Amino acid sequence: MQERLKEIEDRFKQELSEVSSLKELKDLKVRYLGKKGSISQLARQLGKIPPEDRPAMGEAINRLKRLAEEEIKASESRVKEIEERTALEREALDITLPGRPPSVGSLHPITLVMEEIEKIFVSFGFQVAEGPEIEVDYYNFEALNIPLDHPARDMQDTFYISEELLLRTHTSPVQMRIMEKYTPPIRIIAPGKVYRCDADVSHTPMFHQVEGLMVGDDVTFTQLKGLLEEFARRIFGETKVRFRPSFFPFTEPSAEMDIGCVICKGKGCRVCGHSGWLEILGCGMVDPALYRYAGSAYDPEKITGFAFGLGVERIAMLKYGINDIRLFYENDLGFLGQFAYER
Ligand code: 2NL
Repeated sequence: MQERLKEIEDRFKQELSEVSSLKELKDLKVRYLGKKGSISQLARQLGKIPPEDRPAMGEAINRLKRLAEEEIKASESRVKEIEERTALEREALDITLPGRPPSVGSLHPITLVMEEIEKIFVSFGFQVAEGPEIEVDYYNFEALNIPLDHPARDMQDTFYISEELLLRTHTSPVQMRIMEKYTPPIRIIAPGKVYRCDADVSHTPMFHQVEGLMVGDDVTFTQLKGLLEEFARRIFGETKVRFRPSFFPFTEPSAEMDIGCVICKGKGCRVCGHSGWLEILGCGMVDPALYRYAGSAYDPEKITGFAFGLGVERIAMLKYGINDIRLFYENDLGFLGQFAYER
């Protein structure tokens, strides 16, 4: 029996040193100290040995039992540590792996050009005004001196929502609303979406316009020319400009401004129709007839004003060398991604 005890003790120490998880430790405890465990079984055999040997043997078994209990208890923290370390190793992340770069996208070329135009006029002291895209006939046509029989009012050209409501065909109504609300002097631009019933290489049913309006004492055509010439140079770089007489229902006199062709530098090409010039905007002195709609603060005997309007898509096409306006609205990421994110 003495030998058996020694054997159990050695085997216990060996097995305990190999334990590497709390589960194994618990199983080990059951195998040695449980009801049917080796130490308990040994204690039950005490009756089979001579009575005079029993006290010493009982003492030895109890000592082994306490030793086993203490050593198991002492191993717990060691085994816990092993378990934590292996769990950490298993769940480890390779933080040296480079991340996937997030796709930040880019601004739409029309947004870029629109913001560039806004910045230039803001630097000239203009304020940015906005208004509804769904308009009433009064602000879109009537108050702008556009006669009832004008082709722009035709169903063929304008998206009507009802007898009275329509999608604005220019941003001029924004400026009429501002004149109605504020007294002169005013200096505003109205950028935004406009709608016309039209679709081909140079027309989309929705496009963007920036219009400008300055009204006050002694506002002159000369100021208008100087302002627009400086605008053209800031957008296109050093360039010649020229003004040609034109006609709009809301300005008198009216003019169109050309710049030297950005494609052929004035030599003549398909884009400029071999003239060497590109039309980039329309402008003029506000027709005094409009002030009747603006309110009593706008006395045509006392104040004057100028206005202008330009198509943003056209400017963007000339600036970036794009030959089909529809490219702006096909949402081809290869096309859209070419325009740098810059503000
Ligand atoms: C063009 C020409 C123009 C205006 C727009 C305007 C607005 C008010 C009063 C007078 Cl409220 N005029 N706008 C004036 C001249 C030309 O646009 O070719 N746009 C693309």
